[in-house]
Amino acid sequence: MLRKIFIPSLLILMITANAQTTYTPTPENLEAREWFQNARFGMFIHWGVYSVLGDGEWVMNNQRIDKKTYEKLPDFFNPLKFDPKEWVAVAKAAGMKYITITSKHHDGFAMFDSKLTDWDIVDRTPYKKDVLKMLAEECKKEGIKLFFYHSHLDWYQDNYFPLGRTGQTSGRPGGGDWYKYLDFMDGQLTELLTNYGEIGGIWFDGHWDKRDADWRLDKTYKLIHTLQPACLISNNHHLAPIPGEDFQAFEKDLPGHNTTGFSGESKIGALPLETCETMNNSWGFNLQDKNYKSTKNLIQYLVKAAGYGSNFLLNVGPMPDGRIQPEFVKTLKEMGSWIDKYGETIYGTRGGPVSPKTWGVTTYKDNKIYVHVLNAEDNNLLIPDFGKKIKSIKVFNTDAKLKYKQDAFGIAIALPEEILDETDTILVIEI
Ligand code: FHN
Repeated sequence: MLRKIFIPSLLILMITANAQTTYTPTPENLEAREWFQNARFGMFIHWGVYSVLGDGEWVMNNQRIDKKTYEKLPDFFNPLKFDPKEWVAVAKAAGMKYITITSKHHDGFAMFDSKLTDWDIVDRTPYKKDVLKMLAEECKKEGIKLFFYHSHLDWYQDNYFPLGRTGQTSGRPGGGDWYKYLDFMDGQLTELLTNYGEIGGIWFDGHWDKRDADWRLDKTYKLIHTLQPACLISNNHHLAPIPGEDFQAFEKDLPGHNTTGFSGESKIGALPLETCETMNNSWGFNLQDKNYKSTKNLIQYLVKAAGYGSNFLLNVGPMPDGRIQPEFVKTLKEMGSWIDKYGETIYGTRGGPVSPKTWGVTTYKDNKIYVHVLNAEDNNLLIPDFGKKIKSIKVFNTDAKLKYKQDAFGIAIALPEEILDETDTILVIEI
C-alpha cells in the first residue's frame, strides 16, 4: 500500500523538480506566442545522414545498426542539390509561415557546425557545409521564422547513460556521465541560439525515452529563455505542458484525440497548440513509402487544426541529395493555391464558438465566424446557437446570402447544392 502511494508522489515530485516552476513569460515571449498562433501553418523538416539509407530516421535503432557501422553513413551524405532558396520558396508557396528543422535527431548527428563534437555535418560529411546556417540566412531574407527540433534522446553519445527504452543496440560501452551529457546538450543549444540569428523556437523530442530521468529541464529552459527570451519552447514529451514551455505539441493527432497512443497523458493546457503530421507515413526520407496523403486530406487537416485552435506543422523528409521529393512539392503547391484563396479563414483566427463536429469546424476573427463544412451531410446545417446576434450568413468571398433561422434549437442554415465544395464549403457568419 505504502509503495502504491509513494511511487506516484515521487514521480510528481520529480516532474515538478524538473520544471521551471516560477516561469513568467517575458512580453517578447508573449508577443511571439501571438505571432505563432496567427501563423497557423508551418513546415516540419526531418533531415539527417539517415536519409542515405532511405528507411526513415529510426533506421539506426530499427535495423540495430551499431555506432561504428553507422559512422560510415556521413561519408555518403553529399547533398549537392540542397538549395535553401528552393526549400523556403516551396514552404512559402504552400502558405507556411515557419520552418522547424531537425538540428539533431535521435542518432545524435548535428546538422550544424558544432564545436562540441565532430559528430556533425561539417566535420564528417564530404559536403562540409552547415546547412542550418544556409537555411537560417534564407529564412531571414524571406521572412520565414526558423525553429529547431532538438532531440533530448541520443543514440550516439556514451554519456547518454543509463540507456533509455531505445537505442539499446548502438554498441555503446555501457557507462557514462549523465550530467556531462546534459551539459553537452545545453552547450549545443547555446551554439544554436547564438550562431543562427533569431530562433523562433526549440522543439524538443525524446524525453519519453527516459521519462523518470533527471532531465534538468528547468536549467535548460531557463538557458534558452535567457539567450533568446522570445524563443518559444515546446516539448513533444507526450505529457501535459511543463512550466517553462510556451506551446503544446501533439503528434499525428488533433488536440484532445489519441489515435496514436502518444497523447493519452497529453491533456490540453492553456498554451498555444500545434499538431504535426507526415505527408506519407514517414518523417525521415523513406524510399518505399508511397502512402501519400491527398491534397484534400491535408487541407482538411489544416482546417480542422485551426478549428481546434491549433497550428499545423506538416512534415517533409528531404532526400539525401538535398531535394524535397517531387510528390511532396506538388501537393504543397496545391495546398498553397487553396490557401491563397481561403487563407483569411485560417491565418490569424482562433478556434470558433462551435466546437468541432463531424460535419466540420469553425474559426473566427473579429466579427466574423467562418463555418468550414468539410462533410456536408445534408442541404441544411444545424449548428448550436452561440448567443450572438447574426447580421448575415454568406458564402465566403461572395455576396450570396444564405437563408437561415435562429431559434431556441440552434441556427439552421440552408446549404444549396450549388455552393457545396468537396474540400471545404466556407460560410461567413457576420455578428
Ligand atoms: O521519434 C520521433 C520521430 O522520429 C519523429 O521525430 C516524431 C515527430 O513528432 N516524434 C518522435 C516520436 O514521438
